[in-house]
Amino acid sequence: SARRPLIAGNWKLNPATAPEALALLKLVVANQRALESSGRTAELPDVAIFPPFPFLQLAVDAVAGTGIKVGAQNVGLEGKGAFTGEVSASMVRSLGCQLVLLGHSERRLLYGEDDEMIRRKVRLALDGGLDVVLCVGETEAEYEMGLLPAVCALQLKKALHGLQPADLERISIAYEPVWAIGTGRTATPAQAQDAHAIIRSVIAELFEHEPARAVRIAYGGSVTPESIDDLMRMPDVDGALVGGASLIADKFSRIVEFAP
Ligand code: G2H
Repeated sequence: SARRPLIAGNWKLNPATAPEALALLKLVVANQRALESSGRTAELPDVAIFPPFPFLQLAVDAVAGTGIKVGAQNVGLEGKGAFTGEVSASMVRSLGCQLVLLGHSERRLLYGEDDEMIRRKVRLALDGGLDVVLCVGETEAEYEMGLLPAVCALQLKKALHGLQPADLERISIAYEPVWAIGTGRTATPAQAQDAHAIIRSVIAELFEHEPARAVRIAYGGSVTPESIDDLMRMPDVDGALVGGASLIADKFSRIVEFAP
């Protein structure tokens, strides 16, 4: 397709310390430099990493001069003021970050984020200068009940409510079936394709045809160097959001270098 793929690493709550983060960053950056100097730059996907907040500045500094973009895994619900412990989109932007991950199922299920909170965060992120990777996906019980289309449609409709078609240029979607996250149970390429096609049709209903054709839909859930190539052969799979494998620089690099 004409969509440039996105391979993004979601580090979650890892690694444990700043020196370990710096060591991982150095390996990720060295691998990226090797890929970029291989003369195949035109074939490379967009690459992003989402380290924990305390490591964002380290990451922005480490990736300088490469094509890697850095994003935060979350932002708070306010722009500024008496909100102890919160982090704003504009703070993250001011460090040199370009992206934020929103709506991850771990935020929804473990920290009580609902669709309305995610909608507000999407708006704040865009206003604060960050592009958004918006995660959607059904739980195992919902999947077994055939509710994948309904659940994903509702999550998208609510999170994207009030946006204009032009805003979609700054949003990528990550489809992450909850039953595939961290379980080693990757969705099959056919399952991912079906879900991505549904998501694209929902976006077409919400925003018309052109934004739906252009929007990137990445797959997330136990992606590995072994599973990436077949996933990327699916017409509506435009990339991957990688958790566990993004903490091992050589695995992440092999995923970035997926065979088209
Ligand atoms: C899904 C994914 C990245 P993992 O959460 O967001 O993690 O690849 O470990 O399943």
